[in-house]
Parts: sequence; C-alpha cells; structure tokens
Amino acid sequence: MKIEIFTIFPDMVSQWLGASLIGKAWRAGVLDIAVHDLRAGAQDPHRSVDDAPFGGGAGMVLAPGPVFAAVEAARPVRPLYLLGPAGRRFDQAMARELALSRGFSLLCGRYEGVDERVGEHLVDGEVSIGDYVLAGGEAAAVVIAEAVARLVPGVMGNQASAQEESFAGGLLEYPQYTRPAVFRGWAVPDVLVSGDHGRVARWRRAAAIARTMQRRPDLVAARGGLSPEDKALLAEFGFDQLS
Ligand code: JF5
Repeated sequence: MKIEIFTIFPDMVSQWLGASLIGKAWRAGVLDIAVHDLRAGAQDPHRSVDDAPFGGGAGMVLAPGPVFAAVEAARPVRPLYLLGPAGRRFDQAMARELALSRGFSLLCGRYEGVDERVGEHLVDGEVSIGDYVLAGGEAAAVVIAEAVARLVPGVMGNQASAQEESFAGGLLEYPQYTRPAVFRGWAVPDVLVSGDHGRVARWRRAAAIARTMQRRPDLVAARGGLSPEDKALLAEFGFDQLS
C-alpha cells in the first residue's frame, strides 16, 4: 500500500502520520508513505505557488504550474485525488475500498481555491471529508490517510478489526469500561464483571443497538429497522424501545 500526499506543508503532514502506530508501520515498511512539497515545483526565487484570481476577487489561487510540475516529477500512484468540499464524500466504505487497493495519492489545496485546470486535467477526482471549509487540504489528507492506513493488515495489530467489523455491521460501538469498577460513585454495568461471556456479548450487542437508535437513527433505518432479534436483545437488558 502506497499513499502519496502533495502539500505546501510537508513537515506538518509527515509529523502527523509519523506518530502513533501508523508511523511505526511506515518506518517498518508495512506501509509506504511519500509526502511531496508542492514548492519543489515552483520556479521563482520566492518559490511562490499562488497567484491572484483572474476576474478579480478576494484571496489567492493555487497556480497550476507548481502543482503540475510537482505531480509530473513524482509520478505518484494513481488515483490522485484533490481534496475539497466539492468532492465525493469520504466514508468508511471508501476507506475500505482504498485499503484493498495498491495505493492512492492526495493533493492538498490551499488559499481560496485551486486553478480549475488541476481538477480538469491532472487529478482523477475530488474527495471531501465533510460539508465545511478548511483553510487547506492537509487536515483532510491526514484524516483519509489515517482511516485507510489503520485498515491495512499489520498496521494496528488486531485493534482495527473488531471496530471495523462493528462499523461494517452498521452500528456504533458498544460502550467500553476499564478499572476502577466504581469511579466517583459511577459503577460499571454489573454484567461486565459477571464473568458470563455469553451474556457480556449479548449486552454489548444490545447496548450498540440502543446507542445507535438514540444517536444515529439514520444508521438503524439503513439496516432496515430493528429485527425481532434486536428487539428481544433490547428487552432482555431493559434498554428503551424507542422504535
Ligand atoms: C481546501 C481550497 C481545498 O476544505 C477542504 C475540505 C472540506 N471537506 N473536505 C475537504 O479542503 C481544503 C481549501 C481550500 C481547496
């Protein structure tokens, strides 16, 4: 798996991805990450990458010259995605799809926008992490790189698989607790310290369903609502049956 990122802040992106288990996997060669400086493709002494918009208006636009130069010099793994709010929405399904691939590349825009010829003639598509505007694509790039990298076998040990399976089932995670069993008077649910593993597993499933109904009813609806088994589990542990 190779992930390549084009940015005017290569140190920021490398620092982020170099930390934690993903950084460890990167150094171990489980993952190949390459961070490219967009300023490497700048021609002038000031290494500027932006210019004023044709037609006037506020702010600056990321110019096509340095971006084309940086990408053409690196010949990155395709697809190459431009990050921006107008793109296809990134979600766990896309993370899974990318994690199964040979790799992909991300281009971080900045300023008030990126020259349209980059979107039309250089990249393979645009990807968004949500309906808000960032100051630049770097935060979006590290979100995508991290969400994909943790799904690559060997990156997280076994930590990713359980949570990923849970999300694949269309439900939120069940609540987790650790010691102490009573903290400031708030006790852990009795079932978790009962030693009855079958009952623990059923409680966790019931709690995940109840939490998803309460916080993300859209996810429950997408699964086709509650099954008779789901309702029986909620009843077994006394969770509210809101629907
Ligand atoms: C960006 C010009 C791109 O703002 C974003 C973004 C929002 N959701 N996903 C990505 O990207 C940064 C800023 C300015 C183009």
